[in-house]
Amino acid sequence: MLLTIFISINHLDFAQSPYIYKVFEFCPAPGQFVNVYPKYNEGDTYEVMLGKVENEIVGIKKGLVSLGAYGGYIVFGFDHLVENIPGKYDFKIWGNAYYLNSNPPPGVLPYGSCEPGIVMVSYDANGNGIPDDPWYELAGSEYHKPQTIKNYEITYYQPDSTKILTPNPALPFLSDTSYIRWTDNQENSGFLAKNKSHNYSYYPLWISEDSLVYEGTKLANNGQNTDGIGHFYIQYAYPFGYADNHPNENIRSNFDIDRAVDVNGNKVNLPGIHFVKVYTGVNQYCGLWGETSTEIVGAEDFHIQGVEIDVLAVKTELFHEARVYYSERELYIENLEGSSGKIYNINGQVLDSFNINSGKEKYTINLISGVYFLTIEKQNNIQTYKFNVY
Ligand SMILES: [Ca+2]
Ligand SMILES: [Ca+2]
Ligand SMILES: [Ca+2]
Ligand SMILES: [Ca+2]
Repeated sequence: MLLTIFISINHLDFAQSPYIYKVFEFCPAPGQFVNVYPKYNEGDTYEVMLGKVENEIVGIKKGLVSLGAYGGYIVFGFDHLVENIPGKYDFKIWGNAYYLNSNPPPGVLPYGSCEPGIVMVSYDANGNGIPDDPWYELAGSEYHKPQTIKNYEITYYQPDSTKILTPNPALPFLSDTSYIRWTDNQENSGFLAKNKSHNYSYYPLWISEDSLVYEGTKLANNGQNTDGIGHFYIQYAYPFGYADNHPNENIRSNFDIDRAVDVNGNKVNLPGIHFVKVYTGVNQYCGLWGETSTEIVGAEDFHIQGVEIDVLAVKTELFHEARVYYSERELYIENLEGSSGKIYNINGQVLDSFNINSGKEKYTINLISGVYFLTIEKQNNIQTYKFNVY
């Protein structure tokens, strides 16, 4: 009997998820997207907001949370050890960065919306499933630069409701240039300005404290005002090692646990990690774009075997027992003995073809980043899968 079943995405239940399993902390600094991503409703407690964050980024939901200005952070975890494989990237953090110059000439960095977040990792040393163990920064490309400030600390002050607005005719896109005052431990102070197009509270509304303190490593500003009046900024992507700094499909949004360092900058050898902390790494204002804030969309462990790839159409019961996974250059094909496979690129060119002889096959494939299709033919029936290579 022939069956016709259409399944757009079919992810199997694994004992271990390659994606974020749990969010432990969400402490954004003030910012124009705070109280929006995720949405705050009156009366929401911290626990309610944490639940909303989990709804956005746990698993493969690919929602969006914003960490606000410098220092705002999130702590999330996996349900297993993300292994540190020598010489390989170990996980990816998805953000919403994009380029405006996708193919820059040699020597020119890509730029666009690049809002670098510092990434820290932790191994569950006491095995209690809670991130109460030592944290290590993953040293990104700027870690050893003299412009990078270690042990930076900033305090933001909640504006009171009677605050008088201070617009500036030279900056017509702002409703208040002195909206949220900040001071830091480098003898600087300033304000988060309020943008006319984001006319709601930038201060996390579930917080009762009058001030918020954040600390960490601070990167030099990466923004450049291109029109002199602040209408249009570009942000140069740092070479590697930061979240929300390169587009998700780019290899430079991948992370290698081998980059972990202790507070003195010494390399730490970790077998793997369970927890990740990300915080906004620049204290930067970009005119009409507002303050720079790191966004998080999700995260993925590269080494867990078996993310079932998208089944575009299952046409017959011949394929009901089939399981096809993709995991970092390896294609796992189960219960399809006696069939043949072909891999196509997005232009329909056949890149590889092979026979599937046993019920459990593994093929190593070497593909550049992109979207690919796999077709499997069995007894003149074809099943098509789609997968992404990062
Ligand atoms: Ca590694
Ligand atoms: Ca622990
Ligand atoms: Ca942002
Ligand atoms: Ca962003």
